[in-house]
Amino acid sequence: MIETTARPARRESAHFEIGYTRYLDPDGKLVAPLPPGLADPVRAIALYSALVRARSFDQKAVAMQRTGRLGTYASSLGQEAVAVGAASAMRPEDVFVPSFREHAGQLVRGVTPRELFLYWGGDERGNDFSGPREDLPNCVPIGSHAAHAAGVALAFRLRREPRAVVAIFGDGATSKGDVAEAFNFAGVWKLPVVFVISNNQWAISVPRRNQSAAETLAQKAIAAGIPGEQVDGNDVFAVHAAVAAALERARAGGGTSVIEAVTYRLGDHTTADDASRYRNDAEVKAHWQEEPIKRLEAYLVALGRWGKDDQERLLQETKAEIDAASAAYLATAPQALATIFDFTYANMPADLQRQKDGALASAATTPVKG
Ligand SMILES: Cc1ncc(C[n+]2csc(CCOP(=O)(O)OP(=O)(O)O)c2C)c(N)n1
Ligand SMILES: [Mg+2]
Repeated sequence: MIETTARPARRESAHFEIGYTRYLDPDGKLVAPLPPGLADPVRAIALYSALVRARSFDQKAVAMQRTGRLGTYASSLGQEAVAVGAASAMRPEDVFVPSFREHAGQLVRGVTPRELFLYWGGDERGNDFSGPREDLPNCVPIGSHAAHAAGVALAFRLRREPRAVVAIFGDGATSKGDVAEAFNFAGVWKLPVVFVISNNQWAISVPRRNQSAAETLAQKAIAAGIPGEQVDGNDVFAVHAAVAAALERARAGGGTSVIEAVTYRLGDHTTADDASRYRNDAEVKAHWQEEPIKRLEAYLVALGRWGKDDQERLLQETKAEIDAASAAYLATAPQALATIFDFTYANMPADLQRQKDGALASAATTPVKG
């Protein structure tokens, strides 16, 4: 018998590491020098104003839902910096592909608060953005828009247009096949798309630890041959810088990126949810110490660029804008009933025509509640 202690020859086939970037800590102190552009206080004030505007919109929208004037609503409380950081890094001609919790970014892109109210009030005209005409509408099916984003990026490639796509979806969405397929396809074809995972630690009541056994969600990119990294999602500078760099790479033909923005959902999943049934107050309270607005305000105050008067003025202006938008939404007449039927087919099938006739006849005899 031959005895041997030799092992089969083994070498490392692949190696990866996932970085984590933060510039601004929860106390508002810089822990790394800011990239050029972001060091300009005027820029920081613009980002701060966008965060505050988004939070004001969320507050108003929740209040409107609670008083029966809006449908079920998904607040972005606590994670505003993800969408603001990403959208503010884009060029106007790029395309933003949001899920349903990205209004902070949609507002930066030029979607109006009135349009957002319309959408959440159940009126599809709210998805017909007057500003960013080619941004995709809100996407409620989890993760399906990741594939749409890859498709838009493929179109840019085929048309040789120097544009790029930013798609945002949640931690829960990364468990969907759609997202894995989108990563894979975009990786193979080096498509100009930046996938931002807004990891708010929860998918309704499913905590991050039950979502995936992977140490990070960013590393899901590695299997698709795409660089993946984590950033502090409550640091608007970190999100902005990472997305800006990824967009630059995408435009230069360098392909796709995945950025996992680590944040926390401070509110309920939607107004139809009660998160106190599945997570404890102490956890939420601890995360309030890390939220994105307080730290940026502390930074600006320490710079000597922000004071009580500035804050007062910003809050007043924002409130006036949001209140006016909600009034305009409430004053918008509903669309004609026939429009439910009119836009799916070029030639309406007979059964749909029958439904339409029936609906119109019944509406003519039933008073509609205004
Ligand atoms: C395809 C699909 N399955 C299930 C749902 C129901 N649903 C709505 S939100 C949600 C959780 C999403 O979690 P995550 O991706 O982390 O996004 P978040 O809500 O935290 O922003 C689920 C399962 C859905 N909208 N679409
Ligand atoms: Mg989530």
